[in-house]
Amino acid sequence: MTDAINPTLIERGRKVFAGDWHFIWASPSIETLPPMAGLEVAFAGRSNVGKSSLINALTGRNALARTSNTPGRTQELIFFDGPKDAGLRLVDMPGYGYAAASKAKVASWTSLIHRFLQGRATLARVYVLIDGRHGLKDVDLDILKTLDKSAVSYQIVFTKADQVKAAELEQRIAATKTVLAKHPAAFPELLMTSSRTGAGMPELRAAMIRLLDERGA
Ligand SMILES: Nc1nc2c(ncn2[C@@H]2O[C@H](COP(=O)(O)OP(=O)(O)O)[C@@H](O)[C@H]2O)c(=O)[nH]1
Ligand SMILES: [Mg+2]
Repeated sequence: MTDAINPTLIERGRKVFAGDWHFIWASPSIETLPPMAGLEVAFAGRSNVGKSSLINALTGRNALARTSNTPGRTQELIFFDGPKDAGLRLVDMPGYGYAAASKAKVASWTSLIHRFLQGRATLARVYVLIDGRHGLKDVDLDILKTLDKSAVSYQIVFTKADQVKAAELEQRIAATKTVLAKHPAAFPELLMTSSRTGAGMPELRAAMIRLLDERGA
C-alpha cells in the first residue's frame, strides 16, 4: 500500500484481531449461505496457498481454520466472526486449481465461488492469495477476471514470503504489478505475508480496519 498505514490503524487492527474469533457457518452451496451481516472479507487462492494458515495467523489462533497438507480439502465457504462490536467477518474460500480434482468437482467449486462473489453485498474485499514462490498462474488470472466482472474490489497477498529470497520476491512483485495494471478492480499494491513468521499481519489487519472505516461502520 502506498499510503502508509498509520500506527492508529495498526493498533486498532491488533485489538480487533486479539479479540474473540469463532467459527459461525460452513456453506457447501450457494443456497446455504449465512444471512449477510457486518462487513465480510474473503480469502481466495489456489489449494495449499495458505488461506487457512493466514486466517489463523491473523487471529492468533492455531486451529481456528483447518489447515492441511493435503490440497483440496476445504470445499466449503467457511465463515468466522470476530468480536461482536467489530462487525468484521472472515471467509475462507474453497481453493481452486487443485490438479487431482475431478471435472465435476472443479465445476461445482467454480460455480460456488463465482456465485458467491457476484451476489454478496456485504463482501467488501477479496484477498487473492498467491504463493510467493510461484507468482500468478493461469487459474489465478481466471479468478481475477471473475472479480473484475463482479466489480468486487480485491488485493493480491503474497504468502509464504519466508520461503522466498528477497531479490526473487522483488522480481515477482514487479511482474505481478505489471499484470495487475490491466485489472480494473485490483488494488495496485501487493501485501507480502508469512503466516509462519507473522510478517505482514499487522498491515493486513490494519487494511481491514480501514475497510470498516470506509464502510462507515
Ligand atoms: N513456510 C510456510 N508455509 C506455509 C505458510 N502458510 C501456509 N503454509 C503451509 O502450506 C500448507 C497449506 O496451508 P493451508 O493454510 O492449509 O492452505 P489452504 O489450502 O490455502 O488453506 C500447509 O502445510 C502450511 O503449513 C507460510 O507462511 N510459510
Ligand atoms: Mg484451507
